[in-house]
Amino acid sequence: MHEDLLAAMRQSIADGDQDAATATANQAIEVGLDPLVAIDEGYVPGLSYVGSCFSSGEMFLPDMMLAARAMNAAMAVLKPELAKRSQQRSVRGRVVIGTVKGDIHEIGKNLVGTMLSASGFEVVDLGVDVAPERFVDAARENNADIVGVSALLTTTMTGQRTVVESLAAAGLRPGVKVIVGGAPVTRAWAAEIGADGYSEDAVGAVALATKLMEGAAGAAQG
Ligand code: B1M
Repeated sequence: MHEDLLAAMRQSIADGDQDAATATANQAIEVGLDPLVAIDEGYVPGLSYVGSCFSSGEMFLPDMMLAARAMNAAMAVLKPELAKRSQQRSVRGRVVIGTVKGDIHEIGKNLVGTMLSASGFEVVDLGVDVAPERFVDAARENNADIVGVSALLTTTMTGQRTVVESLAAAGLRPGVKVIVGGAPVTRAWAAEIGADGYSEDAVGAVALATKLMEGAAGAAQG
């Protein structure tokens, strides 16, 4: 139904065109397109396209940077819209989230954080290139229920294991749950490093966090 608009969204990211990304996001709101559909079927496929062109040598680092900037421009328009649509009022849990040390990819992590807060979680976003001790300090200071750790590189995903180990060494496990995600991350990896859960996307991360909070409530009652 909105195929032309979704195609224009994909193109805005492929072109790294910030103005077109902002304009198409505003158009989505005007025509009543669900912001999640805009993200999932418009902008994210645009980023995947840029990623595959980078792999095959047809695009270069500056192209990825422009694409990321365009994505962030679209998100700046869509984020308040996602928050507005949120039905939840009561706080469902506190989540500290960040991208592991050595890794500066933030779009997926931001999406997960946005979806969690739109779904009623209180989210403390530590940003990118986050050292394990910062995850530990923030979990303690914010009395976190869940720590979310994102990693986009095969070379940095080992940092997720370090975060799990650091939280345990600080005596915060198993009280503080750990969820992990990011393109190279798998369910098997999450199990191997002793994380409490893995999700392949932002919607799944909300379902996972909700399930973990229900489990914690059940354990507290029982
Ligand atoms: Co880079 N990059 N990048 N990059 N980049 C990838 C990841 C890559 C796959 C591209 C490729 O080669 N095809 C490749 C990684 C290869 C690998 O390790 N297997 C790569 C590389 C190699 C690099 C550099 C090393 C390039 C270089 O310098 N030579 C460099 C590393 C820098 C560093 O971090 N130290 C680099 C740099 C960059 C930019 C800075 C230019 C830019 C990031 C800008 C920014 O974020 N502000 C960038 C981008 C944009 C990408 C691609 C094109 C897009 C990533 C993205 O935002 N995807 C990416 C290719 C690709 O993924 N197709 C690529 C969209 C986003 C919505 O998806 O992040 O997967 P994603 O998040 C999803 C899920 O994974 C999940 O939910 C999200 C929403 O659905 N999820 C979670 C994510 N975190 C989660 C946490 C959870 C749960 C779910 O719980 C806590």
